Amino acid sequence: MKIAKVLTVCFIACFLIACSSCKRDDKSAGTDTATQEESLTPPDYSADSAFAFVKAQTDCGPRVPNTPAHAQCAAFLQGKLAEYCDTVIVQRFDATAYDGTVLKSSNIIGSFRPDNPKRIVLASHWDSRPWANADPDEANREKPIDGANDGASGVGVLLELARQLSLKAPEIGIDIVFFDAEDYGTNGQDDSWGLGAQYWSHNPHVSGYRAAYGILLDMVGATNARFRYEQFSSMYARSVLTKVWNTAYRLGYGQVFQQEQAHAITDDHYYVNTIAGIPMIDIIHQEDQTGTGFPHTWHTLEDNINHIDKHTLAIVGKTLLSVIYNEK
Ligand code: AHN
Ligand code: ZN
Repeated sequence: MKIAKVLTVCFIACFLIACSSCKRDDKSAGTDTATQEESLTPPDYSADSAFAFVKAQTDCGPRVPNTPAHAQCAAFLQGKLAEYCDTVIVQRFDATAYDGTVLKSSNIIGSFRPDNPKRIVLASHWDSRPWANADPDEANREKPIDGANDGASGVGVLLELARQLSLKAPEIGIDIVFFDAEDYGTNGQDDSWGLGAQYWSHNPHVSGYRAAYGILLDMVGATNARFRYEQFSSMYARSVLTKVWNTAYRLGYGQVFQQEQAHAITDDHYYVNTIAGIPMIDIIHQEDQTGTGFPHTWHTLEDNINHIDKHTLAIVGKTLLSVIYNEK
């Protein structure tokens, strides 16, 4: 009887040891895919607040350079960053568009811990496109767009992120850059896009500015959004892509941040990579089925607040905040 008991205890003990060493082996198998890492607890981040920040921008009207709505929104963004960040800089410049129009432009930059040499830069464009040239109705194609997804969504995500950072400071320095004059471009002339990013990359808001890496947001507010590896991001900043997509996976957002390759987009990050030399990724919603390569509302009058999903905004915001709070 006694021997049987001892044997049983031994057997159970051996079983438990074997099991726990199995688990350890699994973990140390060490590929860089996200599948075998521990899960993360999402940080505080309000989807409703992010949504309200998107709506505040579209309520100004289309943010087309040289219009009152553009000036009104600039004042709003500057005020919000001043409320949440340690410092705010507005960088005013004239950008000449592909058609010769001089765009009175402003890049708006809010910083946390401006003296910390270890920094990351988060960006989005805040202007909206002057023409709904992809609208199915030809009568709409010369009208300006609200740019709720294309412009306001990334800015809204970053404003709520700034609000959270004001409540719980990051260890590293953070610069939030709202680029102007991104969306005045024309097909077939790649450098007609991203005029604000081109200006900032040649003339950063602080001389000798360096950041370890950057993350650009573009069209991060649609229902059923999905983000794949944009090609220039893979070329210039692969390790940043891996870090961000793995973080999203560990938060349970693997359906939104898909570990698959997508197309190259000449977006603001292209100039930050090639002119400023800062490795920057683009979290951008690409679609293969629409014909434009982007969501069905892209550069149409349908790119309005009715097509913004606060859950998508929060998924992106929580992923970025987790990345930030994990940096030392
Ligand atoms: C090109 O179509 C070359 N770039 C598009 C960048 C963009 C426009 N992102 C949002 N709107
Ligand atoms: Zn656009």
